[in-house]
Amino acid sequence: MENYLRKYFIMGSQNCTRDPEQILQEAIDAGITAFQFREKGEGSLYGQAKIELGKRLRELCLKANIPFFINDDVELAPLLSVDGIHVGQDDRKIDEIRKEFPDLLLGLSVSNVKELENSPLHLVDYVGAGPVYATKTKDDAKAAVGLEWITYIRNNYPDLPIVGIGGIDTSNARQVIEAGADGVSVISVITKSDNISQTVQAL
Ligand code: TZP
Ligand code: MG
Repeated sequence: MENYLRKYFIMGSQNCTRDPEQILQEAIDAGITAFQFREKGEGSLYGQAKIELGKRLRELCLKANIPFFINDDVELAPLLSVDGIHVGQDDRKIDEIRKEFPDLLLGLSVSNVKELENSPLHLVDYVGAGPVYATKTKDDAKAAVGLEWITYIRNNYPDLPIVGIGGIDTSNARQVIEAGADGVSVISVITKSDNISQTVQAL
């Protein structure tokens, strides 16, 4: 059981309609167990602005002792002194990243059996499995794979840490855990919440 996966918050400024630092701080205060900086897609920041926001968010996690992950952008890992890196199937290859960063946590997205079987799972610390439910947050999200995908991975890889992703909210998080996930990763249910404290507690 990997406890840092239990309530794994993912966010970039493009997900926010108010100050990202404020949202992250409220989520931290409410009990998230990990954070991923995912500055990506329409309206996201680039270059120096991205780095500066990353540093501010990183600082909040450092103070609260919450693992900070960077999404995709492996080059930013040293600059932000990250605890971990999360990549998808089309990003830098896991074996390369593992060689360059032997001590960081590494997460990999897997959406189907082929991806799972072709991945060097012995080099990753967890897999992100989904989208479990339909999501509007990611433009190019694959079709929802359902709780069955979580159950499949759990049954076939009993020791592999799994975090569910995609369309997870306070009404369905429990089912994702019951299906075999160590935790849930969420974007919009937190960034759009009117009461982050209540939302995080209910996840
Ligand atoms: N990868 C698969 S679904 C997804 C990502 C990044 C978006 C999840 O966002 P939400 O708002 O929690 O559905
Ligand atoms: Mg990616």
